[in-house]
Amino acid sequence: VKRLVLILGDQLSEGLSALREADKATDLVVMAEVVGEAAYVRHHPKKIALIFSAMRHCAEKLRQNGWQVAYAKLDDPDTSPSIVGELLRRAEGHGTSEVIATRPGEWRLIEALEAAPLAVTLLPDDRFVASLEEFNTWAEGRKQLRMEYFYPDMRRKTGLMMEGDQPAGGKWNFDHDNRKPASDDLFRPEPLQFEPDEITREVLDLVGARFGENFGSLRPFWFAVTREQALKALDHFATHLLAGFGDFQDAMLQGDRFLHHSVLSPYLNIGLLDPIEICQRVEEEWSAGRVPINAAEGYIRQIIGWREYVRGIYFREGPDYPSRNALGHTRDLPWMYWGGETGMNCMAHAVEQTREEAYAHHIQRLMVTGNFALLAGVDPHQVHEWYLSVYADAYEWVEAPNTVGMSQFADDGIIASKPYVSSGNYIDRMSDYCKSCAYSVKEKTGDRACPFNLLYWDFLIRHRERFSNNPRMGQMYRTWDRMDEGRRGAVLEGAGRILTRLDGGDPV
Ligand code: FAD
Ligand code: DLZ
Ligand code: SF4
Repeated sequence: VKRLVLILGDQLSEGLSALREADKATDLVVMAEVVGEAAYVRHHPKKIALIFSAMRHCAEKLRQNGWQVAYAKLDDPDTSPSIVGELLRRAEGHGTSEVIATRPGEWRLIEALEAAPLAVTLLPDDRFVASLEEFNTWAEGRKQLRMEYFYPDMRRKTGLMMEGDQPAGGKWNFDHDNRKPASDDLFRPEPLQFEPDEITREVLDLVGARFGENFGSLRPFWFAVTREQALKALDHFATHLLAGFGDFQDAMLQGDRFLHHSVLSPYLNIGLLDPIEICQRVEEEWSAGRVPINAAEGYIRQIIGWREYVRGIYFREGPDYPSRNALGHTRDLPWMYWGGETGMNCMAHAVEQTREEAYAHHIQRLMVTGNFALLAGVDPHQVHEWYLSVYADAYEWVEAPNTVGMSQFADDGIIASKPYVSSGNYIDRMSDYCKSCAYSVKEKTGDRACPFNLLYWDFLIRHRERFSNNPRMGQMYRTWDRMDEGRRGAVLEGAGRILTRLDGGDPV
């Protein structure tokens, strides 16, 4: 063996840069289920099962295509506890110290590979529209980095939904049409589900035995675990659900966990799908007149806009990014995030579906669980670890900027120009949660007042010095100042009561 070719659990793409560089005749592919990766946070069992099953299927396919693969299963007695340990073991066994790898999506692993006593060549991960160099060039010298300014460059680069140099429909963004609440629709299709095959069943037994105590239901398990299945899931989404994606992108319903969302991120982030192929499929539906422009544009923007932008920020900002805490928040993550008792119906639903599906859609993550943690002043690092562990699509390069930056404002406004905070009104407008809640969204003070209503003001007042000069927030401070004093006192007192309950570990 001349060189080892490392393929990580989220690098399962046929066209991976490390594979392109390698030689089937002389190089050995190394893949490993290691406890270090499976346990650096307590991942949801469905996430671990997805990764292990997809890794095993990928290894099988590589062998069929003529690669030599050294695959270590978690329960093989010789498997090392870490990726680097596994590389060292294979290096020794095969008499080589040369390793080719595609750059991991996490600083932790990049640093471990760079420090390993092996000759490691890290190749760029080019499964993205923008290279990190391109992103840095775009970002250089700008006072503010905003996704809106980055996104048109990605449209031009890919040619997606372009008419010459101009965006199709004359605007880059059709979000104006995308803020509709949804109503129950018994005929709305669900994301495509897959029956576990023998490989997946073996993985499920392993994960159940080893990680069954982690937060989250392992079964039923229906994720796609091969590229072929992921392509079917994409086709199903594009054909049946995409048309409503724009209109109902921000909607939440207690009886419908997926609405018009694609649930493709778990597959995309491990490499079973390619971002451009997804967007081209979406564009095709729009070109054929089968889906409206706001659906196709809105969807494509999430992938070539937001996804690329947050990756650029993660790598530009460096390894300390997930530890930032610009607002100095220190409260422990409330127990309700792990399924503890709560009267808040929106939180209970978001957490319950997270437990069962390892999935919640964007607005649940941002405006329910994220919003609550931010208003309550929870330590952003604990919030970050929660999101990183409970979602099947969570890898630090994409999770940390969304959580630490977009949702918790802990990066001091690099990603978001103002904190994503709202009172219960927003949730009431976009969902049907409030009508079956122990709290009343209409009440602004008193024991039954929606906790979002109380904590919203408490947050703004706590951080008045920082935010009152923000042009997009001044109005809120003026509203507060116009409230009569008795009412202001009652709001802050109510918020204090809730925070005291959280600190005492009592249900809210
Ligand atoms: P859809 O609604 O169908 O969107 C389509 C695709 O667009 C997604 O599959 C995803 O690839 C991409 N996308 C949409 N929004 C974003 C975004 N903000 N950043 C990056 N890509 C985006 N996404 C992850 O992939 N991994 C994470 O760990 C993750 N953590 C998040 C944490 C918080 C606090 C928040 C607010 C958002 C997070 N997101 C994360 C972004 C977003 O919520 C998910 O990408 C989305 O919910 C995935 O479900 P879907 O495939 O059904 O998405
Ligand atoms: C998330 C994950 C898990 C749970 N297990 C493994 C594993 O056993 N082996 C592996 O190669 N990769 C795993 N991964 C994905 C890695 O953690 C991921 O490559 C890094 O977090 C970088 O994104
Ligand atoms: Fe959530 Fe408040 Fe509505 Fe209850 S009333 S569901 S806590 S927003």
